[in-house]
This record gives sequence, structure tokens and C-alpha cells, in this order.
Amino acid sequence: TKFNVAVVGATGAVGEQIIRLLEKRDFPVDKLKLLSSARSAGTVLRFKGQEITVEEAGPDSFEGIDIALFSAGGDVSKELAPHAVRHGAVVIDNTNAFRMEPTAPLVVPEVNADMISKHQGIIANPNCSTIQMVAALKPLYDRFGISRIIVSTYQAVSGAGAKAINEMLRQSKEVLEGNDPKPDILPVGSLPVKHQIAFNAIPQIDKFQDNGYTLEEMKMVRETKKIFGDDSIEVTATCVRIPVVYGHSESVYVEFKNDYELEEVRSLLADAPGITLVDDPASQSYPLATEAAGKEDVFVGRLRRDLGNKRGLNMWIVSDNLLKGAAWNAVQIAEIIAKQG
Ligand code: 11C
Repeated sequence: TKFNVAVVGATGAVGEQIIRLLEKRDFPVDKLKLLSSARSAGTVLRFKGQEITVEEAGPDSFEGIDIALFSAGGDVSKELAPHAVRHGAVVIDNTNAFRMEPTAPLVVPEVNADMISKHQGIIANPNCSTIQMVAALKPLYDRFGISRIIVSTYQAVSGAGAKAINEMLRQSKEVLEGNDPKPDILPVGSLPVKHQIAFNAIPQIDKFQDNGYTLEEMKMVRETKKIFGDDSIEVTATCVRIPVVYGHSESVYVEFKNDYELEEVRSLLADAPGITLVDDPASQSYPLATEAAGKEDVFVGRLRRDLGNKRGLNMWIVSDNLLKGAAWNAVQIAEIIAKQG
């Protein structure tokens, strides 16, 4: 069977990776429809040697579409995903629009692929920083149980879009040339105060919530509980933007419910699907954003027992935020839907 597939946000950073992965994985595409805002409509993109003109997305764009991958921002998803569902498509949504809706499964295939078949039209793709963490923790959760997670992130500017990448590169040049770097986008484009990202670390990703955490931090808290289907996991997150282009890094402290052996943690991670263990202090081997960029896997290393709590484990988790953090996770879900017909 082949499927008619629509990509909404086809000209964006994630949309571009979705198209590339559909081609690389030889996804059974019958017709590929590329959709965008009016601004980018008319752009010509290539898929399997074919030229496809990007069309403006609207309520009637989804006639005959089987699978629609949305990655054009939460507002576009809220407006158009229901129309795609109305036309009979399964929506895989990369935005924050439906993640906490009880009817929308929130899926990381390595963790809860079984939720995919329970969808009512919309399947939500989690936030990038959540995806890589839960993918790495899954085999440990199953074996030892998890009571508590304390995570600090070191997130790439590409998570905030192409404009943020340009801003980081421009500011770096300005600093190196002895000029004043001008903040324009980060930390949050729609807020009045901006901070320099070049040669800096900004402890704010997305807007502050009433509880003093940022939305990015609260996404990690809520999404982790929903994906594991376990509200008892306590999660504390601090999310930081750093001047890296691709690849989010995370320092994760996890407390297990049961005793563990480091050797077993190592072998569980080495055998886990989608995980690459890179952990050899003797050869200074550990996950690096520069190595993870462009790859689909989640990289894990720096494994070491907490010095105070024998059920505590420290780890370093790195993945390409545009791939496993977004496009690849979405295409994995699409592949499972395709297999289920
Ligand atoms: C960032 N995590 O790095 C964000 C980008 O909810 O899908 C992804 C936002 C989302 O800025």
C-alpha cells in the first residue's frame, strides 16, 4: 500500500528534514503534497528526483491525504489539523498544540509505540528535549523504576528556528570584530527583552509560567509523565540556550526505585533501540553535539553513580534536536502507521 502524504511547514527547518527522511527511508509515498504559509508558497522542492511546488496550506488542502505531518507552529496546527482529520487524514503534529490533550497520544516509538493505534485523528510529537531524555531512560525505567529526574539542558539555537541560527552566527562575528553584538530574537522573539546568545548561556527557553519555570521546562515535566503514563515520576528541569547550532545536550540525574549495577545500566543502554552508548572516560569518549548532529540516534554517556544516593545515576544525553527531536520521531510514527495500514 502507498500513502498520500502532506507536509505542512515544508520549507521550515523540520519540514525540510521530514522530506529528506521520507526519501532516505523510502517511505511508501504515493503523492507528496508540500504546504506552507502564503509567504513560502511557490517554492520548488525536490523529492526523489521530482520537483514539487509548495502550495499555501488551507482548510481544503487535505482532500485525499492519508498522513499529514504538521510542523508550522502551534497556531497553524490548531487551525488546520482538525480540517486534515475531517478529510480522513491521520495528523502527526510536531507542535505544542495538542500534546496534553487527553485524546492525543504523545508518542516516542521507543517508549510507547502502543499508543499510536489509540489515536482519534491526531498523534502528538513531543518537544525535542523531552524526546531524547525519555528514549534514553526507557530501558532503565522498565528495569529499575524511576522516582525522580533532575535535568539541565544545553540547547542548540536551531530549536528556536533559522533566524536564531543566523543571529548566533552574526553576533559571534560582531564580537570577534570588536563590535557590539545586537540581540534581536533570543530568548523569545515575541517578548520585548532580548539577550546576547554568542559566547553566552541564556537560562530561558520560551515564556515564563506563573510557577517560575519556563514553558520549555514545564513541557519536560508534563510530557515525561504522559509518555511514560506515570504521574508519580518527579521531574525538575532547567533549560538553557547555548551557542551550538545543532544538537541538544542534557545533564540528567535520575533516581531509581530499586538498586542497580552500573554494568547492567551499560548493557541495557547498549542494547536499546535508537540509543548509542558512548562512554569511555579512558579514551575521553562521551556524546558531543558535533558528533550527534545529522544522526538519528540518541547518544548517552558519562554514566556514573551519585556519590550520596546509591540509587542515583548521572548521565549525559545528546541528540540532534531537528532529527530524533522532531523530524525523525515524526517519520518513525508515520512508518508505524503505514505498517498498520
Ligand atoms: C527549543 N524545544 O529548543 C524548543 C523547540 O514545542 O516543539 C521546539 C518547540 C516545540 O527552542
